[in-house]
Formats: sequence, C-alpha cells, structure tokens
Amino acid sequence: MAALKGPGAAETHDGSKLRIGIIHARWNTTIIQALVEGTKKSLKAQGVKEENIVVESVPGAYELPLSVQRFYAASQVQGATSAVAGGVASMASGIGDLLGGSASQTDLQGSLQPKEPEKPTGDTALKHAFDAIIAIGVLIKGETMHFEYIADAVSHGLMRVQLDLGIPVIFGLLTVLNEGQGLARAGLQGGTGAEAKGHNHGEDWGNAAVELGVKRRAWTEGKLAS
Ligand code: RBF
Repeated sequence: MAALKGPGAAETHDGSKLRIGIIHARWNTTIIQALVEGTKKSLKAQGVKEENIVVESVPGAYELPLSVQRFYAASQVQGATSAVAGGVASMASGIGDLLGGSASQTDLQGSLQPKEPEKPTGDTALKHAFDAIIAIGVLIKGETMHFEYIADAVSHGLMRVQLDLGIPVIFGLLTVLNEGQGLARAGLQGGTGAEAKGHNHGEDWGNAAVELGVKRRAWTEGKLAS
C-alpha cells in the first residue's frame, strides 16, 4: 500500500532545457552535502544537464533569501549579456561575409551561396536566467531562540522572494529538533556509508524544481494541462 504521508509519486518531466540554481548554507555541512547531492541526483535523473546546474554557497540559512534574489538577478544579467553577445557575433559574421567571405573583395557571390549547416558545438551549457532555484539549509534547534527566529524569517523570506521574482524557489530548509532528525532526512540515518538509511529530501526538491520549472514555462506561454 502506498504511504499515507509524504510527497506521493513524483511526476516525470523533461528537464533537459532547464537551467537550475542551487544555493545552500554551509552550517551543518555533512547534512547539507548529502542534501545537495540528493538534489543533483534527481535533477539529473529528470534530464537536467550537469553544466546547467549552478551551485553557490552562503554562510548560514539566514543569508538564503537575499542570496536567492541576487543569484537570480545575476543569472538574468548573464542571460541578457549572452543574448547581446550572440546578436553581435552573428552581425559580425554577416559583415565578415560581405567583406571577406568571398574570394575577391568585389565578388559578393560567396556571401550569397547557401551555407553549410552549422555543426553542433557540443556546448550544451544554457545561459538563460534560472528556471528555478533550490534554497537549501539545515537549522538545528539549540538552547536559545535563534532557531525560531531564523526559521521564521527564512521561510517568509523565501516565499516573498519567490512571489516577487515569479520563479519557483524550492523550499529546501530542514528545521529539525536534533542532529538525528537532520541526518535521517538527508538519507544518513545510521552512518554516512553504505549502511546509511532514510529518505533524502533533496531528491524531492530536485523533482519539484524540474516540475515547477517546466510548468512555469508552459504557463508563461499560456499552455495549460488538458
Ligand atoms: N545557520 C544555519 O544554517 N543553521 C543553523 O542551525 C544555525 N544556527 C545558528 C545558531 C546561532 C546561535 C547563530 C548565532 C547562528 C546560527 N546560524 C545557523 C547562522 C545564521 O543562519 C547566519 O548565518 C548568521 O547569523 C549570520 O547572519
């Protein structure tokens, strides 16, 4: 029987055209590393290419909301710059055709000949703004009130950034009462080797990023599931 509690079966989507950002805190590194690995594993299983997963880190969870906002802005700048550079390059090659693409400077015939189809370069790295960002952090409750304040601020901050930007910001923040709970949710219950057990929640976050990235694109184009 399927489990009553939990995310249900993940939908399958083609992530091969997506560019995904992962931004993670460094506090509680062992758990964080496993979560980041689990996230990347499921992104790749849904077709996202390694070169289209961009990973950045920040000191702690409190830094995540602002960093997500700025990280996305940086990807937008990259996207705009590469579009301009691509346009200038194709203009330049057109001018090159007119000036020197033929045997003689006065013979423009060469530039009018049909061109060889462009060979694929093998470069599959996308440069457009991120389709989704996954924010990952692990807050472990201590003796003071820090846990409550940070958890509340980060949760609200990530939701606000997501709605302000209009892009999916996947909530990869574990708010656990002790290390054991954190290890279990990173698939590290009982150890970090082959004996490790537990569900790695990073895998769900990768799936959510691909699903939302694909659906947001479709919605942007006015396409709805039938
Ligand atoms: N950051 C985390 O990502 N996880 C934590 O469990 C965590 N616990 C903290 C506990 C205390 C007492 C303090 C002062 C900070 C903690 N931080 C934690 C760091 C916090 O998110 C942030 O990086 C720093 O407060 C600097 O802005």
